[in-house]
Amino acid sequence: MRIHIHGSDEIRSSEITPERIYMNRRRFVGRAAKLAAAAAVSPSLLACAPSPGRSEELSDSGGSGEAGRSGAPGQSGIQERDWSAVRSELDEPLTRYEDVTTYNNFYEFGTGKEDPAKNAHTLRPRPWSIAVDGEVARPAIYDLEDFVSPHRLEDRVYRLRCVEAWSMVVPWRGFPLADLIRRVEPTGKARFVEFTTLHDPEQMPGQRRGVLDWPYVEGLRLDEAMHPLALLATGVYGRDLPNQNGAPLRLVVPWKYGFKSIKSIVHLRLTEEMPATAWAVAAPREYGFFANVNPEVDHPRWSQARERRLGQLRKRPTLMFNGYAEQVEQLYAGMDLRRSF
Ligand SMILES: Nc1nc2c(c(=O)[nH]1)N[C@H]1C(S)=C(S)[C@@H](COP(=O)(O)O)O[C@H]1N2
Ligand SMILES: [Mo]
Repeated sequence: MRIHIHGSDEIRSSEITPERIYMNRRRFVGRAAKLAAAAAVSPSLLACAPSPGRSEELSDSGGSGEAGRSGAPGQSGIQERDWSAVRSELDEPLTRYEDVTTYNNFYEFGTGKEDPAKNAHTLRPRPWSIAVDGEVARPAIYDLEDFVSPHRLEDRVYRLRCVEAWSMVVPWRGFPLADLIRRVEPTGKARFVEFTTLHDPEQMPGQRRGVLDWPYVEGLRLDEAMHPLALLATGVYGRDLPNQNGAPLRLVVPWKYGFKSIKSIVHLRLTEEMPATAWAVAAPREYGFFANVNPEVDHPRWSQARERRLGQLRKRPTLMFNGYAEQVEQLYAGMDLRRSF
């Protein structure tokens, strides 16, 4: 079998912060200032009034020495956005924009962490259409703009915990998945939501290799999908998603391992049956449908008790449900979290 097992060689190399991140830092700061200035005049940013004076908070790097410095102080845009106003109240520094956008998992563009940023320029995120069908009263095919425009975009800072034991803190921009689901009116039979990534080897050359059974598919139980923390993201750091982060539309489910947060979505289907999801099909012993972050249930080949936050050297304990237990644990009441991993 030619299955590339998730994380097989990433763990060791991810113990240390890549030198490149430090090497590129100075160059990035100059570029970020320009980007931030550009972002300040974009209409989508104006919709979420930035509040000056919070940058101190973001600059408090909490020992990381990295986060919160991805934009130049005094520029509106990345740095001065009032990220603290988001729903999730994380008292943690943000992972730098450069790390969020150059250290990625997106196997459609290669299996190395730096491959997506290098290769994803072949993806054309506009025009883009998204089909919503299955057990819904209002199936439809939307242009991206029509899909997104009825919703008010909000910025939310979430932890992202990859199953490979690294993590980030990311300010996403998007809208609750629940709002989209309500809009299409699920029938009484709907129990799950299946999500599918674009399948086009011309745009996604990694799909020419049998790493996974393409296209990438993910799924949630309907009640998980309706949870207010589940987000359909169109942006990060107040700007449109870069291709490598799943442009133009991706899922973000912060209490689950990162592989649930499927990128570059073209199809949502409401179903009666549990969807066959890409990683659970590829390696069912290692990846379950639920994939809730759980420090007590180890991956068969490594511990999930601790994680490395990008930009920080010391490992930290992994939190139950990635720190969102209070909000989501009732979804799993009575479930055996060891069996239903
Ligand atoms: N279509 C698709 N979606 C995907 C992946 C992928 O390979 N293909 N990788 C997943 C994994 S393993 C993680 S950790 C996150 C990473 O998101 P990021 O690169 O924006 O940090 O995307 C997830 N979504
Ligand atoms: Mo991941």
